Amino acid sequence: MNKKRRTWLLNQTLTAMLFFVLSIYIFFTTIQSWASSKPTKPIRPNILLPPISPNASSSSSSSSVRVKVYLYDDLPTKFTYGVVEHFWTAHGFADVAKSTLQKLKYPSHQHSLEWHLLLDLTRPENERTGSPVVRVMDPNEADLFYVPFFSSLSWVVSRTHFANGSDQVKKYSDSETQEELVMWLEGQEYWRRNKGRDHVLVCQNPNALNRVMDRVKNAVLLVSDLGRVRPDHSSLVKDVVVPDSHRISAYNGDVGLEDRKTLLFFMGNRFRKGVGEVSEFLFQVLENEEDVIMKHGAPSQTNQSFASQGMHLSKFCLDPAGSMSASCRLFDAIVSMCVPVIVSDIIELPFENVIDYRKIAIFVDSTSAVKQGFLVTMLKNVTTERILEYQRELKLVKRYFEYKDPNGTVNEVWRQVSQKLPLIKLMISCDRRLATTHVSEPDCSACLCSNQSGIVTT
Ligand SMILES: *[C@@H]1O[C@H](CO)[C@@H](O)[C@H](O)[C@H]1NC(C)=O
Ligand SMILES: *[C@@H]1O[C@H](CO)[C@@H](O)[C@H](O)[C@H]1NC(C)=O
Ligand SMILES: *[C@@H]1O[C@H](CO)[C@@H](O)[C@H](O)[C@H]1NC(C)=O
Ligand SMILES: *[C@@H]1O[C@H](CO)[C@@H](O)[C@H](O)[C@H]1NC(C)=O
Ligand SMILES: *[C@@H]1O[C@H](CO)[C@@H](O)[C@H](O)[C@H]1NC(C)=O
Ligand SMILES: CC(=O)N[C@H]1CO[C@H](CO)[C@@H](O)[C@@H]1O
Repeated sequence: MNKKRRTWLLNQTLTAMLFFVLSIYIFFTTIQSWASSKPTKPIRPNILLPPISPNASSSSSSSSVRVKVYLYDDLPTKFTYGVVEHFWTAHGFADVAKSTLQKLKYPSHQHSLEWHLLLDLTRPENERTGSPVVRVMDPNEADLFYVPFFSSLSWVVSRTHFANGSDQVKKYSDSETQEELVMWLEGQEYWRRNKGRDHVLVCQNPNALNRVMDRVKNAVLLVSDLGRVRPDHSSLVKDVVVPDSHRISAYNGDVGLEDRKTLLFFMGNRFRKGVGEVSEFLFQVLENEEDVIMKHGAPSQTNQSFASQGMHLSKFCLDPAGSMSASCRLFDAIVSMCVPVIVSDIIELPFENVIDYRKIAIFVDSTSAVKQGFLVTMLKNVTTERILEYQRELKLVKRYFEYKDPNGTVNEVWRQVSQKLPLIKLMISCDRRLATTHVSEPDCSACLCSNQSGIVTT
């Protein structure tokens, strides 16, 4: 069989596989939510694949069993605290950088999930009750493997210019660090075992891991902007969309409109990269409207407190997302209980399987939004009762966007990752069968199909 044909077959196989995995995933989700509402007897779909091991399906359908995660605590520190050290050195705080590794302060920035997940897994287990995952010390017991590389910070550091403009400090290279990480991973028995499918990596910054994406794409990736990752590297089925950290202080008051006199608030870059046009047009149609505050500004300290105040005192907050992911502006609005007005045509949002965004936000397509008077007329027409409904819902879901809430973002990320486990097992099983089947035309779809009669096993 020539190479072209084999590639073609492989492509066909992969397409078929993806389709099947997707349908089985949807099927499972439906079955599971149905089964969970009838607690007496778990419903097992028996027309599907036989489980990979007799116990495989029980761990996923029983919610009391926590998914076991192994943390690579022997990952060399240059991939974790070493990156933090480089950050402080580059910013001219050499003495901070020299303090003991574990005391190094992780610099706060919007992509800090990598830090919070590591903190979470290294807490004593008795402080982790209520977490959907349990840390195991023996990799043989693990369902999933967490690789604690600070991939977003690594990218940030490589873009940092040295504070004193000196070339004497060895320049940090994110690409090299990524290459070294993958070399280290590929040396790990547990990574090779399932081609990394049961591994979890954070790449929250859209540029994180960009150099090695081809070699880590099998893993569960925690991303904030699916739209900027290549479709053959990342998908909603395999990966998890996670929120950025909000930058402004949360609003801790109750629902109500007494203090919210401003109709619509926006503060941010007038010319945001990638959505420049929408942003610019929105400024033009909105900046002279009554009851509307539009401010062009960089996210500096003073601007942050200005933004906090603005969001806490407004009914609606504008998020001109365009075709990009939600900006942290959306998460700022949510924790401010300021109803987000999302101007976007396509957008992937975090945790969409637990949050119904129509209940907390207003979506407007970009063509309508830039029509003179459209937004203001529409928003003025929203009744007080409706705004209060949005606020009540915002108050319920805002913990999902709080990294510091004990049952907040971190737990939800783990819960979402745990839900991928049945799918991961399915893919691993399929991989194994492909490797051992020597029929002339491997048809992976059969391995996922409900009709078992045509299957060749070796
Ligand atoms: C299934 O679970 C039981 C009890 O937890 C255990 O004794 C048994 O060894 C497990 N079997 C497999 C194949 O993992
Ligand atoms: C710049 O900072 C680095 C690291 O802190 C230091 O080693 C170097 O001497 C500094 N250079 C100058 C010119 O101050
Ligand atoms: C205002 O809202 C009402 C119903 O809530 C709707 O019928 C009407 O079309 C809206 N007007 C505008 C200008 O959006
Ligand atoms: C934590 O959140 C989950 C879902 O988001 C919920 O089911 C659970 O009851 C919460 N636990 C606590 C202790 O609030
Ligand atoms: C199952 O597959 C066999 C062989 O491929 C085929 O003959 C049979 O009709 C199929 N059964 C169903 C119910 O699709
Ligand atoms: C409203 C406000 O405070 N805007 C400020 C944002 O920050 C820039 C500089 O970073 C100032 O020039 C603006 O006045």
